[in-house]
Amino acid sequence: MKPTSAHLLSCDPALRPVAAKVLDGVRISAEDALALYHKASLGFLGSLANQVRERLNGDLAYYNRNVHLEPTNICEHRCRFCSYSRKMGEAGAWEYSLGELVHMAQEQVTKGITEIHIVGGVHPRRDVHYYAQMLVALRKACPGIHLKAFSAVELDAMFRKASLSIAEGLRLLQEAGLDSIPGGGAEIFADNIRSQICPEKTNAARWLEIHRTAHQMGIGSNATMLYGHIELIPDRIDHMQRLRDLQDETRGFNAFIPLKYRSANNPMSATGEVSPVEDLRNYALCRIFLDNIPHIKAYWPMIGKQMAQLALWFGADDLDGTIEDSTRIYSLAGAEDQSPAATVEELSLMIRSSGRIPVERNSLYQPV
Ligand code: V47
Ligand code: SF4
Repeated sequence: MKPTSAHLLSCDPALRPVAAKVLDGVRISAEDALALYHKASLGFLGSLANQVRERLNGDLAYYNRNVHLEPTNICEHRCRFCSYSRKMGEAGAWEYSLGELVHMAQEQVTKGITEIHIVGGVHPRRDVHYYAQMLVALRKACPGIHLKAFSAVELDAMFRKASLSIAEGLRLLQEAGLDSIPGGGAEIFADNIRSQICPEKTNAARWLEIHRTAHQMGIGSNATMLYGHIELIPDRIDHMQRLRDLQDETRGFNAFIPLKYRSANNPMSATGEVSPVEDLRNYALCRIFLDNIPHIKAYWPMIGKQMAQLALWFGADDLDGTIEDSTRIYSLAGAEDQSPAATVEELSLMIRSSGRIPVERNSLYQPV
Protein backbone atom coordinates (compact mmCIF):
# COMPACT_ATOMS: atom_id res chain seq x y z
CA MET A 1 0.00 0.00 0.00
CA LYS A 2 1.36 3.41 -0.90
CA PRO A 3 1.54 5.98 1.94
CA THR A 4 -1.10 8.69 1.94
CA SER A 5 -0.86 12.26 3.21
CA ALA A 6 -2.67 11.18 6.39
CA HIS A 7 -0.03 8.50 7.07
CA LEU A 8 2.75 10.99 6.52
CA LEU A 9 1.31 13.60 8.82
CA SER A 10 1.02 11.10 11.68
CA CYS A 11 4.73 11.59 12.34
CA ASP A 12 6.91 13.16 15.03
CA PRO A 13 5.03 16.43 15.70
CA ALA A 14 8.23 18.42 15.24
CA LEU A 15 8.37 17.24 11.63
CA ARG A 16 4.74 17.89 10.73
CA PRO A 17 5.29 21.39 9.26
CA VAL A 18 8.14 20.10 7.08
CA ALA A 19 6.13 17.06 6.01
CA ALA A 20 3.18 19.31 5.17
CA LYS A 21 5.43 21.46 2.97
CA VAL A 22 6.70 18.42 1.07
CA LEU A 23 3.19 17.06 0.59
CA ASP A 24 1.93 20.45 -0.62
CA GLY A 25 4.82 20.81 -3.07
CA VAL A 26 6.31 23.73 -1.13
CA ARG A 27 10.09 24.05 -1.18
CA ILE A 28 11.90 23.09 2.05
CA SER A 29 14.71 25.19 3.54
CA ALA A 30 18.19 24.05 4.53
CA GLU A 31 17.03 24.02 8.18
CA ASP A 32 14.04 21.85 7.26
CA ALA A 33 16.36 19.44 5.47
CA LEU A 34 18.61 19.18 8.50
CA ALA A 35 15.63 18.51 10.79
CA LEU A 36 14.34 15.83 8.41
CA TYR A 37 17.72 14.16 8.23
CA HIS A 38 18.18 14.06 12.00
CA LYS A 39 14.64 13.35 13.17
CA ALA A 40 12.88 11.31 10.49
CA SER A 41 12.93 7.52 10.42
CA LEU A 42 14.12 5.82 7.25
CA GLY A 43 10.54 4.80 6.43
CA PHE A 44 9.19 8.29 6.91
CA LEU A 45 11.92 9.94 4.88
CA GLY A 46 11.44 7.36 2.12
CA SER A 47 7.67 7.92 2.03
CA LEU A 48 8.11 11.67 1.69
CA ALA A 49 10.72 11.28 -1.04
CA ASN A 50 8.44 8.84 -2.80
CA GLN A 51 5.66 11.43 -2.91
CA VAL A 52 8.03 13.88 -4.62
CA ARG A 53 9.35 11.19 -6.96
CA GLU A 54 5.87 10.13 -8.00
CA ARG A 55 4.72 13.72 -8.43
CA LEU A 56 7.59 14.29 -10.87
CA ASN A 57 7.94 10.91 -12.55
CA GLY A 58 4.93 8.78 -11.59
CA ASP A 59 5.75 5.08 -11.48
CA LEU A 60 8.23 5.33 -14.34
CA ALA A 61 11.86 4.33 -13.96
CA TYR A 62 14.31 5.09 -16.73
CA TYR A 63 17.35 3.38 -18.21
CA ASN A 64 19.39 3.88 -21.38
CA ARG A 65 21.78 2.07 -23.70
CA ASN A 66 25.15 3.65 -23.18
CA VAL A 67 28.84 3.06 -23.02
CA HIS A 68 31.66 4.90 -21.28
CA LEU A 69 34.88 5.86 -23.04
CA GLU A 70 37.72 6.57 -20.65
CA PRO A 71 40.47 7.97 -22.93
CA THR A 72 43.10 8.03 -20.17
CA ASN A 73 43.54 7.59 -16.44
CA ILE A 74 46.65 9.79 -16.49
CA CYS A 75 45.84 12.72 -14.28
CA GLU A 76 47.66 15.78 -13.02
CA HIS A 77 45.53 15.75 -9.86
CA ARG A 78 45.65 13.32 -6.96
CA CYS A 79 42.25 13.42 -5.32
CA ARG A 80 42.51 11.45 -2.11
CA PHE A 81 39.37 9.40 -2.83
CA CYS A 82 40.49 8.34 -6.30
CA SER A 83 41.54 4.74 -6.96
CA TYR A 84 41.76 5.23 -10.68
CA SER A 85 44.24 7.89 -11.67
CA ARG A 86 47.94 7.37 -12.38
CA LYS A 87 50.85 9.62 -13.22
CA MET A 88 52.38 9.38 -16.68
CA GLY A 89 54.64 6.32 -16.87
CA GLU A 90 53.31 4.85 -13.62
CA ALA A 91 52.25 1.18 -13.59
CA GLY A 92 48.56 0.89 -14.47
CA ALA A 93 48.45 4.12 -16.51
CA TRP A 94 46.64 3.98 -19.87
CA GLU A 95 46.00 6.31 -22.76
CA TYR A 96 44.12 5.34 -25.90
CA SER A 97 44.83 6.94 -29.26
CA LEU A 98 42.03 8.66 -31.16
CA GLY A 99 41.98 5.70 -33.58
CA GLU A 100 41.55 3.24 -30.72
CA LEU A 101 38.75 5.31 -29.18
CA VAL A 102 36.90 5.49 -32.49
CA HIS A 103 37.27 1.73 -32.94
CA MET A 104 35.95 1.09 -29.40
CA ALA A 105 32.98 3.38 -30.01
CA GLN A 106 32.14 1.82 -33.38
CA GLU A 107 32.06 -1.65 -31.82
CA GLN A 108 29.49 -0.42 -29.31
CA VAL A 109 27.30 1.31 -31.87
CA THR A 110 26.54 -2.09 -33.40
CA LYS A 111 24.95 -3.02 -30.04
CA GLY A 112 22.39 -0.22 -30.34
CA ILE A 113 23.74 2.31 -27.85
CA THR A 114 22.31 5.84 -27.96
CA GLU A 115 24.89 7.62 -25.78
CA ILE A 116 28.66 7.74 -25.31
CA HIS A 117 29.75 9.06 -21.91
CA ILE A 118 33.36 10.27 -22.09
CA VAL A 119 35.28 10.92 -18.89
CA GLY A 120 38.84 10.40 -17.73
CA GLY A 121 41.85 11.86 -15.98
CA VAL A 122 43.06 15.43 -16.38
CA HIS A 123 45.91 14.74 -18.78
CA PRO A 124 48.81 17.17 -18.30
CA ARG A 125 49.54 17.52 -22.05
CA ARG A 126 46.10 17.61 -23.70
CA ASP A 127 44.22 20.83 -24.35
CA VAL A 128 40.77 21.55 -25.72
CA HIS A 129 41.93 21.36 -29.35
CA TYR A 130 42.85 17.70 -28.85
CA TYR A 131 39.49 16.92 -27.24
CA ALA A 132 37.66 18.77 -30.02
CA GLN A 133 39.45 16.50 -32.51
CA MET A 134 38.29 13.51 -30.45
CA LEU A 135 34.67 14.64 -30.66
CA VAL A 136 34.91 15.33 -34.40
CA ALA A 137 36.27 11.82 -34.97
CA LEU A 138 33.58 10.20 -32.81
CA ARG A 139 30.79 12.28 -34.34
CA LYS A 140 31.90 11.22 -37.82
CA ALA A 141 32.23 7.55 -36.87
CA CYS A 142 29.01 7.39 -34.82
CA PRO A 143 26.51 9.85 -36.31
CA GLY A 144 23.34 10.28 -34.28
CA ILE A 145 24.89 9.12 -31.01
CA HIS A 146 24.62 11.58 -28.11
CA LEU A 147 28.08 12.65 -26.91
CA LYS A 148 28.00 13.40 -23.17
CA ALA A 149 31.55 14.38 -22.50
CA PHE A 150 34.08 15.74 -20.00
CA SER A 151 33.48 16.74 -16.40
CA ALA A 152 33.77 20.41 -15.48
CA VAL A 153 37.18 19.59 -13.97
CA GLU A 154 38.48 18.22 -17.27
CA LEU A 155 36.92 21.16 -19.12
CA ASP A 156 38.50 23.68 -16.75
CA ALA A 157 41.97 22.21 -17.31
CA MET A 158 41.66 21.85 -21.10
CA PHE A 159 40.41 25.45 -21.51
CA ARG A 160 43.17 26.89 -19.32
CA LYS A 161 45.84 24.99 -21.27
CA ALA A 162 44.60 26.64 -24.47
CA SER A 163 44.12 30.04 -22.77
CA LEU A 164 40.44 30.09 -23.70
CA SER A 165 37.52 31.38 -21.66
CA ILE A 166 34.80 28.96 -20.59
CA ALA A 167 32.44 30.21 -23.31
CA GLU A 168 35.13 30.02 -26.02
CA GLY A 169 36.15 26.51 -25.00
CA LEU A 170 32.57 25.25 -24.83
CA ARG A 171 31.77 26.80 -28.22
CA LEU A 172 34.71 24.92 -29.77
CA LEU A 173 33.54 21.63 -28.27
CA GLN A 174 29.91 22.28 -29.17
CA GLU A 175 30.91 22.85 -32.78
CA ALA A 176 32.93 19.63 -32.65
CA GLY A 177 29.90 17.62 -31.52
CA LEU A 178 29.49 17.97 -27.75
CA ASP A 179 25.85 17.39 -26.78
CA SER A 180 25.89 17.49 -22.98
CA ILE A 181 28.15 17.44 -19.94
CA PRO A 182 28.27 14.73 -17.26
CA GLY A 183 28.05 15.64 -13.59
CA GLY A 184 31.50 14.64 -12.32
CA GLY A 185 34.00 16.68 -10.37
CA ALA A 186 31.47 18.35 -8.08
CA GLU A 187 32.47 16.20 -5.08
CA ILE A 188 31.50 18.40 -2.10
CA PHE A 189 31.53 22.13 -2.74
CA ALA A 190 32.36 23.29 0.81
CA ASP A 191 35.94 24.64 0.82
CA ASN A 192 36.98 23.07 4.11
CA ILE A 193 36.09 19.57 2.83
CA ARG A 194 37.27 20.11 -0.76
CA SER A 195 40.66 21.29 0.49
CA GLN A 196 41.10 18.01 2.37
CA ILE A 197 39.87 15.51 -0.23
CA CYS A 198 40.81 17.13 -3.56
CA PRO A 199 42.88 20.26 -2.87
CA GLU A 200 44.08 20.90 -6.44
CA LYS A 201 40.72 20.47 -8.09
CA THR A 202 38.59 23.14 -9.81
CA ASN A 203 36.82 24.99 -7.03
CA ALA A 204 33.08 25.15 -6.47
CA ALA A 205 32.62 28.60 -8.03
CA ARG A 206 34.33 27.56 -11.27
CA TRP A 207 32.51 24.20 -11.42
CA LEU A 208 29.21 26.06 -11.14
CA GLU A 209 30.30 28.72 -13.65
CA ILE A 210 31.17 26.07 -16.25
CA HIS A 211 27.74 24.47 -15.87
CA ARG A 212 26.01 27.88 -15.87
CA THR A 213 27.76 28.86 -19.12
CA ALA A 214 26.96 25.50 -20.70
CA HIS A 215 23.28 25.84 -19.80
CA GLN A 216 23.20 29.37 -21.26
CA MET A 217 24.57 27.91 -24.51
CA GLY A 218 21.90 25.21 -24.63
CA ILE A 219 24.21 22.44 -23.40
CA GLY A 220 22.42 20.41 -20.72
CA SER A 221 24.30 18.71 -17.91
CA ASN A 222 24.12 16.54 -14.82
CA ALA A 223 25.33 17.18 -11.29
CA THR A 224 26.85 14.81 -8.76
CA MET A 225 27.69 14.78 -5.06
CA LEU A 226 30.35 12.52 -3.59
CA TYR A 227 29.07 11.62 -0.12
CA GLY A 228 29.87 9.31 2.75
CA HIS A 229 33.47 10.28 3.55
CA ILE A 230 34.50 13.14 5.84
CA GLU A 231 31.70 15.56 4.99
CA LEU A 232 28.96 16.45 7.49
CA ILE A 233 25.25 16.57 6.73
CA PRO A 234 25.25 20.42 6.52
CA ASP A 235 27.95 20.11 3.84
CA ARG A 236 25.65 17.89 1.77
CA ILE A 237 22.80 20.34 2.20
CA ASP A 238 25.04 23.29 1.30
CA HIS A 239 26.12 21.39 -1.84
CA MET A 240 22.53 20.80 -2.88
CA GLN A 241 21.57 24.38 -2.06
CA ARG A 242 24.16 25.69 -4.54
CA LEU A 243 22.86 23.33 -7.23
CA ARG A 244 19.23 24.20 -6.52
CA ASP A 245 20.06 27.93 -6.80
CA LEU A 246 21.80 27.44 -10.15
CA GLN A 247 18.96 25.29 -11.43
CA ASP A 248 16.48 28.05 -10.53
CA GLU A 249 18.53 30.32 -12.76
CA THR A 250 19.16 28.07 -15.77
CA ARG A 251 16.99 24.90 -15.67
CA GLY A 252 19.88 23.15 -17.38
CA PHE A 253 20.42 20.14 -15.07
CA ASN A 254 18.76 16.95 -16.27
CA ALA A 255 19.72 14.66 -13.41
CA PHE A 256 21.40 14.56 -10.03
CA ILE A 257 23.58 11.59 -9.13
CA PRO A 258 24.56 10.96 -5.51
CA LEU A 259 27.89 9.11 -5.69
CA LYS A 260 28.69 6.94 -2.69
CA TYR A 261 32.34 7.09 -1.65
CA ARG A 262 33.84 3.63 -2.28
CA SER A 263 36.89 3.02 -0.18
CA ALA A 264 39.12 0.39 -1.83
CA ASN A 265 42.60 1.24 -3.10
CA ASN A 266 42.78 4.94 -2.37
CA PRO A 267 44.50 7.13 0.24
CA MET A 268 41.23 7.69 2.14
CA SER A 269 40.46 3.97 2.57
CA ALA A 270 40.62 4.19 6.38
CA THR A 271 37.53 6.43 6.26
CA GLY A 272 35.42 3.35 5.44
CA GLU A 273 32.01 3.43 3.76
CA VAL A 274 28.56 4.45 4.96
CA SER A 275 25.80 1.84 5.38
CA PRO A 276 23.07 1.00 2.84
CA VAL A 277 20.56 2.64 5.21
CA GLU A 278 22.56 5.85 4.98
CA ASP A 279 22.56 5.56 1.18
CA LEU A 280 18.77 5.35 1.15
CA ARG A 281 18.38 8.25 3.59
CA ASN A 282 20.64 10.30 1.37
CA TYR A 283 18.73 9.48 -1.84
CA ALA A 284 15.52 10.46 -0.08
CA LEU A 285 16.86 13.76 1.24
CA CYS A 286 18.29 14.65 -2.18
CA ARG A 287 14.95 13.96 -3.90
CA ILE A 288 13.05 16.09 -1.40
CA PHE A 289 15.52 19.00 -1.38
CA LEU A 290 16.28 19.21 -5.11
CA ASP A 291 12.71 19.92 -6.11
CA ASN A 292 13.75 21.54 -9.41
CA ILE A 293 16.00 18.79 -10.82
CA PRO A 294 13.75 16.39 -12.71
CA HIS A 295 15.65 13.10 -12.27
CA ILE A 296 17.63 11.35 -9.54
CA LYS A 297 19.93 8.65 -10.80
CA ALA A 298 20.74 5.50 -8.82
CA TYR A 299 23.94 4.69 -10.69
CA TRP A 300 24.04 0.92 -10.41
CA PRO A 301 27.77 0.32 -11.20
CA MET A 302 28.55 2.28 -8.03
CA ILE A 303 25.97 0.96 -5.53
CA GLY A 304 25.18 -2.44 -7.03
CA LYS A 305 22.04 -3.62 -8.80
CA GLN A 306 20.02 -4.52 -5.70
CA MET A 307 20.63 -1.20 -3.96
CA ALA A 308 19.73 0.61 -7.17
CA GLN A 309 16.39 -1.26 -7.23
CA LEU A 310 15.70 -0.26 -3.62
CA ALA A 311 16.60 3.36 -4.36
CA LEU A 312 13.68 3.46 -6.82
CA TRP A 313 11.48 3.65 -3.69
CA PHE A 314 13.60 6.31 -2.01
CA GLY A 315 13.48 9.06 -4.61
CA ALA A 316 15.44 7.70 -7.56
CA ASP A 317 13.80 7.26 -10.97
CA ASP A 318 16.74 6.37 -13.22
CA LEU A 319 19.26 3.51 -13.19
CA ASP A 320 21.58 4.80 -15.95
CA GLY A 321 22.54 2.31 -18.58
CA THR A 322 23.86 -0.88 -20.05
CA ILE A 323 27.50 0.31 -19.58
CA GLU A 324 28.93 -2.73 -21.42
CA ASP A 325 31.80 -3.16 -18.95
CA SER A 326 33.34 0.09 -20.10
CA THR A 327 34.16 1.96 -16.89
CA ARG A 328 36.85 1.30 -14.30
CA ILE A 329 36.25 4.15 -11.81
CA TYR A 330 34.08 2.09 -9.47
CA SER A 331 35.46 -1.40 -9.95
CA LEU A 332 38.91 -0.09 -8.96
CA ALA A 333 37.37 1.58 -5.88
CA GLY A 334 35.81 -1.69 -4.70
CA ALA A 335 32.30 -1.76 -6.20
CA GLU A 336 30.62 -5.20 -6.09
CA ASP A 337 30.34 -5.47 -9.86
CA GLN A 338 33.90 -5.78 -11.15
CA SER A 339 32.81 -5.96 -14.80
CA PRO A 340 29.73 -3.73 -14.90
CA ALA A 341 27.37 -4.59 -17.73
CA ALA A 342 23.61 -5.06 -17.98
CA THR A 343 21.38 -5.99 -20.88
CA VAL A 344 18.24 -3.97 -21.56
CA GLU A 345 16.23 -7.05 -20.59
CA GLU A 346 18.01 -7.16 -17.24
CA LEU A 347 17.52 -3.45 -16.55
CA SER A 348 13.89 -3.72 -17.53
CA LEU A 349 13.38 -6.74 -15.26
CA MET A 350 15.19 -5.02 -12.38
CA ILE A 351 12.72 -2.14 -12.66
CA ARG A 352 9.63 -4.29 -13.15
CA SER A 353 10.47 -6.59 -10.26
CA SER A 354 10.92 -3.61 -7.98
CA GLY A 355 7.39 -2.49 -8.80
CA ARG A 356 8.06 0.32 -11.26
CA ILE A 357 7.43 0.72 -14.99
CA PRO A 358 10.57 0.55 -17.16
CA VAL A 359 11.12 3.19 -19.84
CA GLU A 360 14.08 3.16 -22.17
CA ARG A 361 15.13 6.80 -22.57
CA ASN A 362 17.53 8.82 -24.65
CA SER A 363 19.99 11.25 -23.04
CA LEU A 364 17.27 13.93 -22.80
CA TYR A 365 14.90 11.58 -20.95
CA GLN A 366 12.63 11.17 -23.96
CA PRO A 367 11.27 7.63 -24.37
CA VAL A 368 13.08 5.70 -27.10
O1 V47 B 1 33.89 13.15 -10.03
C1 V47 B 1 35.94 8.98 -8.01
C2 V47 B 1 33.66 9.98 -8.46
C3 V47 B 1 33.14 10.89 -10.47
C4 V47 B 1 35.43 7.64 -6.37
O2 V47 B 1 26.69 12.49 -15.31
C5 V47 B 1 34.27 8.25 -6.83
O3 V47 B 1 25.54 10.73 -15.79
C6 V47 B 1 33.04 7.11 -5.27
O4 V47 B 1 30.74 11.89 -12.40
N1 V47 B 1 34.13 6.50 -4.77
C7 V47 B 1 33.14 10.63 -11.96
N2 V47 B 1 33.06 7.99 -6.28
C8 V47 B 1 31.90 9.85 -12.38
C9 V47 B 1 30.71 10.71 -12.62
C10 V47 B 1 29.46 10.13 -13.15
C11 V47 B 1 29.16 8.80 -12.97
C12 V47 B 1 27.98 8.30 -13.49
C13 V47 B 1 27.12 9.08 -14.22
C14 V47 B 1 27.42 10.42 -14.41
C15 V47 B 1 26.50 11.28 -15.22
C16 V47 B 1 28.59 10.97 -13.87
O5 V47 B 1 33.41 9.67 -9.81
C17 V47 B 1 34.18 11.80 -9.89
C18 V47 B 1 34.12 11.42 -8.42
O6 V47 B 1 33.10 12.14 -7.77
N3 V47 B 1 34.62 9.08 -7.83
N4 V47 B 1 36.46 8.09 -7.13
C19 V47 B 1 35.34 6.74 -5.29
N5 V47 B 1 36.42 6.15 -4.76
FE1 SF4 C 1 42.03 12.90 -11.46
FE2 SF4 C 1 39.35 12.71 -11.45
FE3 SF4 C 1 40.84 10.95 -10.03
FE4 SF4 C 1 40.69 13.50 -9.23
S1 SF4 C 1 38.94 12.02 -9.35
S2 SF4 C 1 42.57 12.27 -9.39
S3 SF4 C 1 40.58 14.61 -11.18
S4 SF4 C 1 40.80 11.16 -12.27
